[in-house]
Amino acid sequence: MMVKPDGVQRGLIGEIIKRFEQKGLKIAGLKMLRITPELASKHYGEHRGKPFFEGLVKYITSSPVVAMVLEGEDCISLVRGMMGATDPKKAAPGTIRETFGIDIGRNVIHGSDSPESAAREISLFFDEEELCNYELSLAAWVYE
Ligand code: IDP
Ligand code: MG
Repeated sequence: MMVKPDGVQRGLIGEIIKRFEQKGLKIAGLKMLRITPELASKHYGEHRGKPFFEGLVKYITSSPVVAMVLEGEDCISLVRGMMGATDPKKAAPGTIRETFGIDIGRNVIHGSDSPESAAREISLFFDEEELCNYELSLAAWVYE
């Protein structure tokens, strides 16, 4: 998951992290960084050639982001659900993008969409030793 430049600039880092923490997900990695054009075109490689690609790279490199590795049961679909649809105008009520976004090109948050993309994106953003392996004591109060 990543708080995009607009989320950072708008003071939404804490609000967004809070939602995932309070859901009961485990934070296994967390960092702030400025995405380089090289990293942006690797991260968004699947969108190369699309009309919005250039603007997307400009947007994602425009200011720092906060990248996180989250763990939990069905974490990817859970997080994607909490984020809401790509276009904030079409996102379900109460989701992050619906609550905080207006424009599809400023949709506040990124989340991996499959185990394969999560693995790829985690390795793009984090070194192995930057990830924390620990027991989350609240797990027994989140999962039956
Ligand atoms: P996702 O972020 O919900 O997975 P993708 O289709 O993978 O959505 O698109 C990646 C990102 O590209 C979006 O989050 C958004 O920032 C940007 N994007 C997608 N479609 C458009 C568009 O039509 N105009 C401008 N930006 C777009
Ligand atoms: Mg995507």
